[in-house]
Amino acid sequence: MSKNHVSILQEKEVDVYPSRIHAKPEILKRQDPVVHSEWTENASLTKEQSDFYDQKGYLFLEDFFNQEELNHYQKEARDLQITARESQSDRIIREPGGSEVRSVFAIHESNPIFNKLSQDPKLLGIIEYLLGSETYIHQSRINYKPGFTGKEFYWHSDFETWHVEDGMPRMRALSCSIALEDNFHYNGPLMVVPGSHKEYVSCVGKTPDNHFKDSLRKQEYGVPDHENLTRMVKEGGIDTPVGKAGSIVIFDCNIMHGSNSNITPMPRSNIFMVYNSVENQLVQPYSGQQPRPDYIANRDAKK
Ligand code: 6CS
Ligand code: FE
Repeated sequence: MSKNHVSILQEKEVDVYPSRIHAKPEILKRQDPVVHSEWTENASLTKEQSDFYDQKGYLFLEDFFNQEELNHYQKEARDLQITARESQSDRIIREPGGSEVRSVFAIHESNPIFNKLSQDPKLLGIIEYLLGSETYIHQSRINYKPGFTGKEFYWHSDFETWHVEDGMPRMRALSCSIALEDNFHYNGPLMVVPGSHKEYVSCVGKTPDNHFKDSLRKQEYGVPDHENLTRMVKEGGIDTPVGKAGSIVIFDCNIMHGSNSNITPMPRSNIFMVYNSVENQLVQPYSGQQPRPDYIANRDAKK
């Protein structure tokens, strides 16, 4: 570690989740709760749902959005995809080795309908319960996963990247994935390793500068080693929560997850909203490197 790196680290809180620093992967115990509220009868989840999320690290809710809401989001997503094809904006990420649109970032900022969706009261009720405070959007995007050519997302913990590259201090964030199309086991749905959110894989390899330019197409740093991934899957198995368009998956920031490519004709587009607790605001990235752009990691909790 360079001297500069050490002094930057000393200026802020101790790094309880170091990663991409050591030569060998290490397993660290989670230091934060998964459900940040006490359950009561008034909670926005049942006791069973809350316990399921706590133990498995995710929750699948079928028919969360109705057909009318869904029609709006689907139309908006299609329009955005058409505009994105012709656009040169940095917020648009293309498939690795191709020009199909893979993701469009910061949709809650650029689009009023998705902005409203991000503040949906029934969604926020659940999220504020799980995170135990008010929240703000750390990252939002649509992933298109087009038919025939949609490429995979390799296994990773989101938190590992958000900690190292964005300076998210603690595990008090989650993702909500909203299915815009029917998800099947065969069109590259989200795969999660239940229980993996309780341990942190400290990964190897120093982050290259401007890593996001490659990682959002194909992530190669901040990914778990084969040995630990094998063990985690042996212990927890792999779940693929799939269902109709309008269903949602809420998953903890540290759960190990990924998805396969999509060679079927059926696209699998979905909206991702990442919520972070207002009590967990970003500090300087723990890598000591430049923060990523605002459209990938929002540094202003008031936005
Ligand atoms: O970079 C991010 O913020 C998200 N994207 C990828 C490919 N990995 C980490 C995280 O989920
Ligand atoms: Fe992810």
